[in-house]
Amino acid sequence: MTNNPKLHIPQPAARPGEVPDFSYLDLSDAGAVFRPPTNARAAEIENLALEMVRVLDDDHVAQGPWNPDLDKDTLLEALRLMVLTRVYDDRMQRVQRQGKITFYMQALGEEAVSIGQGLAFEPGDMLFPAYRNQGLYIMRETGLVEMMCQCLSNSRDMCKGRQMPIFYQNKKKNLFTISGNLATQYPQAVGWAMGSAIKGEDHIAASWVGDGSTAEADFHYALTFAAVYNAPVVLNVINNQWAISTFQGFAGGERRPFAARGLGLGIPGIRVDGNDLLAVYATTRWAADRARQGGGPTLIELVTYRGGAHSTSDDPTRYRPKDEWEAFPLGDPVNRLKQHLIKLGHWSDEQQTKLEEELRNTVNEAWKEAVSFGTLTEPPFLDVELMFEDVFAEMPEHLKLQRNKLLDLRGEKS
Ligand SMILES: Cc1ncc(C[n+]2csc(CCOP(=O)(O)OP(=O)(O)O)c2C)c(N)n1
Ligand SMILES: [Mg+2]
Repeated sequence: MTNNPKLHIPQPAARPGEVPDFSYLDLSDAGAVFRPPTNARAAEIENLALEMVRVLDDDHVAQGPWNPDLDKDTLLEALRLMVLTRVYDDRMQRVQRQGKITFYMQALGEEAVSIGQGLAFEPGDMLFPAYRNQGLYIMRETGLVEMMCQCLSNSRDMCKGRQMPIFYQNKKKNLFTISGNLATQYPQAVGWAMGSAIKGEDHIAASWVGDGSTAEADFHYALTFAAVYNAPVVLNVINNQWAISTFQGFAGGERRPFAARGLGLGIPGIRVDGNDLLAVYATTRWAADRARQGGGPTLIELVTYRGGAHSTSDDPTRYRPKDEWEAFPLGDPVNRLKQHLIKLGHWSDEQQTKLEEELRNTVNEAWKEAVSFGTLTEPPFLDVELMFEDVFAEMPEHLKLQRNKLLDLRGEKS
């Protein structure tokens, strides 16, 4: 089939043992892309979907009209949150390897997406994250202990044992539950945004999917609804080059950028350097302002790289070169923000080492507290009776029978 003269079968640029090759990735220079006003007509700004908005240049200096001029404290807070996300991920990956949780997914290399975008929204904006957006839960102060207890499915699990590890939720902070069913959160976000507009509220919605998930029908339904009703929503595609073992070309990334998926519907697209916190913040803020002003949806493609395995059930050495991440031309988002802060005279390598150490301690303390609420093997355990609650307002007869059977087994009277 690979030799068929008519069909094009996408092939990744490099396989294990080969030299990484990112020549397919079109880059723009930092500062080179124009920044239109937020009320610009979609038809006039189509180039934003095809070029790449970048602010930090190769010398870590901020360039051009998209420079958001964030103050020192905000930049330092962004760095802290990105490092915290990385340290949390590292710890959770290791506890999975030790058999203490059943499953985990890292956001290694993608930290600027959640932190840069999260900073651009208001607390009342409703976010529908994907499974590599743990940074959004961290930055909206879900609490490390709460997040760890969810992964442990222990007695303090916010999902009461009903979700896989990492499918957090935080209703109070307007963070929807993460779903394993790819792209379902897109239509939900559009619907929520329409609801907000119907109620006359100022809040907007945002959602995230991966490059591979853009091939899901839900992605396209959501875009159509968002365009037709001009929903106040920011829709994001995290293009980390891979969908498990499938490279982004299989979802159509070779033809046109994912940011251009909405152009046919009249939805403006922005393709952005997803490892440049300043560019991520600036483009997201632009789209959020536009949506809040009644300008409707924007589709943002964040170009980044999945630095780790897809999940703890995956071995990427089977399908991509080991050193591909090191060769990725957009670098490491944490290092780039760190270097930028050093360049500004606000930071140093010593302070970075100290910060990493402090945050490792914070995460270690949180883990100690989390396991005190139970682990897979150590009590306290969740009460199994919980599985019968919260689903139906009035429990149906067949569930009552099952619950009574359980209580009988435990020697308790129903
Ligand atoms: C509807 C649906 N189809 C397939 C899967 C299996 N699956 C889980 S993750 C994944 C890859 C998704 O890749 P991408 O959208 O690029 O996100 P990334 O993991 O790279 O962040 C697939 C196919 C699923 N969970 N849901
Ligand atoms: Mg992907």
